[in-house]
Amino acid sequence: MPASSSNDPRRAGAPMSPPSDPLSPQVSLFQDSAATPDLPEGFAYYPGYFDDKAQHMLLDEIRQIIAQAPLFTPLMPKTGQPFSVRMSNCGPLGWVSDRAGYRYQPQHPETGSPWPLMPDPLTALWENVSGFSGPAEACLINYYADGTRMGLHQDRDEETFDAPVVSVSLGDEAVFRIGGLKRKDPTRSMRLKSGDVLVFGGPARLAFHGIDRVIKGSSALLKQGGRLNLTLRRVTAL
Ligand code: MD3
Ligand code: FE
Repeated sequence: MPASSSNDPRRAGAPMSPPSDPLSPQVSLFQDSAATPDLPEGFAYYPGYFDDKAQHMLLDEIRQIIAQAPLFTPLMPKTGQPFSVRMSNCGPLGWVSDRAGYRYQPQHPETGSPWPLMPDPLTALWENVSGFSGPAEACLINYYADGTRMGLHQDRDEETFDAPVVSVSLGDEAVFRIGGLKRKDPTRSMRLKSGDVLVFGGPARLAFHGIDRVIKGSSALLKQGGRLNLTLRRVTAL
């Protein structure tokens, strides 16, 4: 597959910097790129965007957020079956799910308090990699204890898909799976490490994706183990 194939993250619309800059997106995403299918365009990967010091600083901000807005267990709409991933949010809006459905709302579903403010490192990240003119409105915080998975899904609860979703991984490595715009499209997987950032814009914004598994003991960042994923989102149209 040529270096300029359709999954080239340089097409993502994120600001570019020289290839030697550690904060520029990487071109080769997958070890098995010769044998695996193309992905929708608009996908960018910044391995190690946050170094060890920056990860600890960001983690400290997330700990303070979770102290104010405790992790809750979302329920599947209609069935009420619990998710295995626990969640919280920061920013003006947060994603919640219960028997009534999926939605964004300004308050924590259990405490009724407004979500904590978006911390500065996440505001800066959005400005640096989203390529979008307005601020992120929601940061969904997912916590994966050992053994937790997230099935293949699309993110389409937002009112607009004009802005990308920006994801940050912290803690144990995860096997991330991404496919196409249809559930049955071929998928490929990649390891997400602590400090990695992914940007899903353009057609990739509606790609199916999920987490197959978390690799226990693969990072020392979280003392209790497991993995945190932060996703920065625009919910309303600008
Ligand atoms: C591709 N989170 O919060 S992050 C989610 O690791 C979610 O917690 C996973 O899927 C996690 O909805 C995957 C990567 C990710 C996040 C959002 C996306 C990929 C995406 C939205 C659109 C396309
Ligand atoms: Fe998702």
